[in-house]
Amino acid sequence: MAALRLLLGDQLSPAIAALDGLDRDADIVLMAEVADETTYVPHHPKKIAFILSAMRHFADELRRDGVRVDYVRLDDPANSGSFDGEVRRAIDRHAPDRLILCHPGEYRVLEMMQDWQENLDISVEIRPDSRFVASLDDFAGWAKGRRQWRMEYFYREMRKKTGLLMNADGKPEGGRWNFDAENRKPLKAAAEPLPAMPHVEPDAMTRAVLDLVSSRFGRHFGDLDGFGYAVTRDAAEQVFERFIDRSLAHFGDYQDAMVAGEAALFHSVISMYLNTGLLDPLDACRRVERCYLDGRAALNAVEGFIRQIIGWREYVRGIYWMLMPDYADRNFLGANRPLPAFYWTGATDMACMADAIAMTRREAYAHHIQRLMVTGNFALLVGVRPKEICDWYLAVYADAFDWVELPNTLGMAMHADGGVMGSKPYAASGKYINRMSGYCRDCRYDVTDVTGEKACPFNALYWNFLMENREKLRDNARMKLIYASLNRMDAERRQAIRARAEKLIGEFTS
Ligand code: FAD
Ligand code: DLZ
Ligand code: SF4
Repeated sequence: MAALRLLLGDQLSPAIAALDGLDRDADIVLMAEVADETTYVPHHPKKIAFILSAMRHFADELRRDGVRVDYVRLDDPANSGSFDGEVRRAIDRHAPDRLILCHPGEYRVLEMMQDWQENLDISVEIRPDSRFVASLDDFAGWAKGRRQWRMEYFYREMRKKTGLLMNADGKPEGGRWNFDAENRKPLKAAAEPLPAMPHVEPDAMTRAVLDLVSSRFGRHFGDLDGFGYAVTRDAAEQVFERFIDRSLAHFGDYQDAMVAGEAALFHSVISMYLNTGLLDPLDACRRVERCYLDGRAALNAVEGFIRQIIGWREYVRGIYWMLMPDYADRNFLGANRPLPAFYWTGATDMACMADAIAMTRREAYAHHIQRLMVTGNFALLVGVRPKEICDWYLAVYADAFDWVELPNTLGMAMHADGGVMGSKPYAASGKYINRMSGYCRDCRYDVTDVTGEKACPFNALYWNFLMENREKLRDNARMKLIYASLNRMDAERRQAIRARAEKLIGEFTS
């Protein structure tokens, strides 16, 4: 009874469900580097290098543990270029009597797996992905019968389920579930040097992958130089330990801050490791909770970190699998403009946008507020077609897989799901960016002006966004105040704003 067990590039955990019950003598683990996965969007070269090198290292780890791994390299002349082709070739090679899979991170791949269930001659088992606190059934059970889904209420259930930051009497530690209001300090001038992006020196195996990626994907958006991602669990653990030692204490206070030229600030930079299986999310939360219990970090920092993982991360996954495949086509605001070309070149005079795009190009990483309130906010205000901006995020970030990227971009940033991810659009003028960063000081544009030649583009675009989407948004209870101020604006001013916004949109999308 030999089983073929497929492991995908984001399933690199020894505890992955596809390996449960593995028979070391009989079973084969299949891992395949395939062209389709490297090009279905033009992934950042650092993302491709990270995934391929982490796959090769994991295959080695399994082999050292006595597992029979059939590993197909990208440059193998016989490589068919797709998961489908490689599974079929492996079945021919090994004649297994069953195929064992773990539920994937993308609907597209799930459809492929379901097709195997129907059309392959051997039995095909798709096992739930056990690396999450909430199973897909748990989430569906929570969502069923609720008029409105909100992350905050789901998060409380996850706190109760895990016991994280819960007192013996069933109450949340500190008497509150959420300390978000204490996590919004700007960081205009740093008193001490800020933490650099983590850097792990590439070993020989990674250097070989870097050569391969450079020769095949050198033309994709993104720098390969300076590659420093962890590609093993041990190295990812070290990155996480470094975050706990140096950054966690400030994580809460400065979670929403932005500083020009600084990619990491006090963020953990571990999303790519959590999403590929190199780090375990619940274990990370327990270690962070321990820092609070030992008095090494304040509650607002620790709660904030844990909320991102057992709250937001779990919530977006639940939303994705509840609402796919229709979710990907949603466009509540009817946005239909093209993505400005400078998302791919960084050639813009807007200091905040240029910095966020430059960081993304350099690191395949940008922290949450840059993604949401700079590049995401700008796409929202311009009215970019959701599919185009979603494909950009999916391509350029090392942590991007459809299950997590799509709800964050289409839902949270673009409000294209009509309010599933957020009760109102995260639309903001330049004032917000000025409050949370020092970008505006060094920008060619004037953040205090709305309609002049040098006025900050975010300002006119913001008011124009409200005007363009009035029918859809004015009844939203959380937008009433802002529509009241728009209504007080005289017609001449509104006209001037419209004219400025139209000119800007014309320039940005031509
Ligand atoms: P930290 O700030 O240190 O947070 C700790 C962890 O919390 C992260 O590693 C991540 O696993 C989790 N987390 C935080 N916020 C979210 C969130 N909103 N959704 C899911 N998990 C969260 N995250 C991805 O992992 N992949 C994506 O493709 C992705 N695309 C995004 C697109 C947009 C438009 C926006 C606004 C956010 C997106 N995020 C995505 C969420 C978030 O920006 C990243 O998880 C975070 O920036 C990763 O950096 P970090 O590890 O330093 O996070
Ligand atoms: C993102 C990615 C890339 C670039 N390359 C591969 C690959 O060659 N082989 C592989 O197994 N996985 C890769 N991945 C990750 C997959 O795209 C991911 O596993 C699926 O989209 C499901 O989430
Ligand atoms: Fe960005 Fe406007 Fe500030 Fe320039 S002035 S950095 S465009 S918010």
